[in-house]
Amino acid sequence: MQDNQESPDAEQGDIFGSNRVGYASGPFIEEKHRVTGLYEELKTLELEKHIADLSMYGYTIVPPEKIMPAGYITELRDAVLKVSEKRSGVTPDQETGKTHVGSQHPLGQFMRKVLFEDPVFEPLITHPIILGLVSYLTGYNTLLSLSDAMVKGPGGAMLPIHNDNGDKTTAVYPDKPQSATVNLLLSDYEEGCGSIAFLPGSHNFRREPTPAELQDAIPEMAPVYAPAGSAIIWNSNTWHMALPRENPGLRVTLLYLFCRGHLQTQSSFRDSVTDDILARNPPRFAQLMHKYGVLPFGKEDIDVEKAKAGSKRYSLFDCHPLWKDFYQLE
Ligand SMILES: O=C(O)CCC(=O)C(=O)O
Ligand SMILES: [Fe+2]
Repeated sequence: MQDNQESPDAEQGDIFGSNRVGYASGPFIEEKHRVTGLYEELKTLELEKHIADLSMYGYTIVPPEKIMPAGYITELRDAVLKVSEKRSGVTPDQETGKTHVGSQHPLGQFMRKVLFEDPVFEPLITHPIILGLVSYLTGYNTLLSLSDAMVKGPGGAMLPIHNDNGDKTTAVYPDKPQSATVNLLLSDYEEGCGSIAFLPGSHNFRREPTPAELQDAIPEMAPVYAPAGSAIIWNSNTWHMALPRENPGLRVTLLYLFCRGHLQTQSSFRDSVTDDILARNPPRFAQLMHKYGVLPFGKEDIDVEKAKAGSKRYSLFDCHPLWKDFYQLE
């Protein structure tokens, strides 16, 4: 399904929406798209349980068999390890993890903006399930804010309890999540692996943990144990932490953050995405890169054509061919 609806303000000469029928406010159009377009597709993908998890726990774990073919998990892990070697000059030791022992950084070797380092990462940006659940959390006009990778070895620091909202000064966050986070596991998460752990239901607090909670809530945190290829998706308000790794070997993870379309992204993708990359990906890829963002203004007012291209709505199934094969969409 491709409804190709345009969101408010996209009509040429109708920046303020004055030509719309009286009830068609911006939120009306957004909600209508959610219930008639997005929700139907989420149901086709059998994601009801994951929507319930996001509502109740603030996070959900989608198993590998629902996410990707086994061979692709290996390709992604190899690609992350190649980036690791390129950026550090050291060949990662997957067996013992001795190349990554005792990292001072609580995420291990933390690599920013890996998306354009290998084309193998590109299909994930329009993955129907990942993008579907992210859009459920942060709206159709969500933007890719981070595309990072982590390689964590034995020892090292604990990652303290935090949320990923990024707002350190507002007392109470808005009721809708402003961002959504995804961790795609490229190694098995099991006891001793240095896994992520969540406080179920903490998305409802909509605030930073207090200094006392940083310590006292630790026993309440629920670790995630799940096989390589699983995707953990969460409302960025959900409190989480990561334990130090005790086992030998390496924990390998891709990390994505998506923010609502009115926010500033943490990495800039529109500056570095090339025309070739845009041409080989579906149209929503360019929207997620913020290619049609009309801000910041110079001396010119809003570029209506750009806004129009940016507000076209595409189906989740208008995705990378890899997923069309995997979900037998054609
Ligand atoms: O290292 C981890 O498991 C946690 C990463 C994290 O905090 C995040 O992806 O937001
Ligand atoms: Fe985090």
